[in-house]
Amino acid sequence: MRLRHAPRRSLHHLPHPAPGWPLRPSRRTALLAVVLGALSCVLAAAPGGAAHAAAPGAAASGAATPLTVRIGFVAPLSGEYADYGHDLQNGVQLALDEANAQGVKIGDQTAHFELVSIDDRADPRLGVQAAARLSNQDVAAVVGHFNSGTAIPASRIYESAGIPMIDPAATNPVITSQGFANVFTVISNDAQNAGMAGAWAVDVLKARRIAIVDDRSAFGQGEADVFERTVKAHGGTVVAREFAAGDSGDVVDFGPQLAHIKAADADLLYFGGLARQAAALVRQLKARSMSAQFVGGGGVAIPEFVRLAGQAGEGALAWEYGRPLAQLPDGPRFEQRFKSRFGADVLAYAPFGYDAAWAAIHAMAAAKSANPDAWRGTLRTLSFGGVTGRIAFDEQGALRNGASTLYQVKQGAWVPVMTRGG
Ligand code: ABU
Repeated sequence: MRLRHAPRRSLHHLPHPAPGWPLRPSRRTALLAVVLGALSCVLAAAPGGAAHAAAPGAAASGAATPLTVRIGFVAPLSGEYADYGHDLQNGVQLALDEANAQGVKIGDQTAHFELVSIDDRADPRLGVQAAARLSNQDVAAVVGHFNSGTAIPASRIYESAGIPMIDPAATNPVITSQGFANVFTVISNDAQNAGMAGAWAVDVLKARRIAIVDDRSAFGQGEADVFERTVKAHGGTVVAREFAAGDSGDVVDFGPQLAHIKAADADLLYFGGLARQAAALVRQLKARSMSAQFVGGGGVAIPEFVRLAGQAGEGALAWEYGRPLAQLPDGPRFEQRFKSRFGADVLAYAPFGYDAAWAAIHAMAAAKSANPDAWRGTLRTLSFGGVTGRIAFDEQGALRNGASTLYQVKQGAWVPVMTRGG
């Protein structure tokens, strides 16, 4: 499925110089004085370093000066995982649009929220660079990153910069187990999601000979490790543990791994990785006439899996984070608003992006400040009804009471089978 995307601001796109630029020294001095004067007004008006005043003339009329609050966002917006990134970005943008339309107050000022997006292409080095850039761009909060492999190293940078990072998609439990004061997740993690998958495979599906393949990413390997530990803890048998990583965008050849799994006579195959490689694996599984039940982890139950897997995907299972949108009180309305704003259906984690952005907005409004030093602590005690369910954090910053849902491909579409937790 291809998504249509809203136009994005480029951080590299700067306004053209005004006529007469560069200025002569005398005009430069005059302009500098104006800028410094304006800056002193801005600094006097802004309650914290993460926001600035806007709307000239408001002070003269006696109204409180509106406050521009910049929210950083980082995800892959190009490359293999770009669809997940655009979906998330749209969820965040919808939250900011709605908060702006509602006239959310921070103290006595009406806030105007602006999105500052950076594409990290799912590359940990670019993720770290993005975090460093945002740390120097007076953002009040960051929603991101999508990949656990970028989120983990980036979280260290936000922590030292004192900028709250609220992650809507990356699910390796390390993200919130590092003891950081600034790091939060609004999505259940893989200790839960892959743990439920492992327990269910042994206790409910009664799989006897379990094989595991992962993509060697921080996410895929992490969920496969949890799955394996849980299977063993529940008395199950792992007959093969394999991995295969490809260059970004390539379809991986799982031939050698599937040969081992076939020889081991596995009756269930769990995959740690995202939808494209999951679809390639299931096609190659069926092409070898293997009957092992395919079970994916998070990020697999999206339409692209069905499109790429074709008939081989029929009957595939996958554990996803949260509850089906259709079963949530505001889920169907969220889907309508999203489609009307962006002309696209929700792909995967947009509702979590929306809730992550609202977590920051609610916390700033409650603290009456956009200064992270003032509002960070408010996140710890925050509790509100999000689109995805109740948003509240445990002492490590992880979502409390997250849910997981098992989906199955039936007649070419993912349908929910059951939900656990939450
Ligand atoms: N949790 C699915 C998104 C990918 C990741 O965590 O890396």
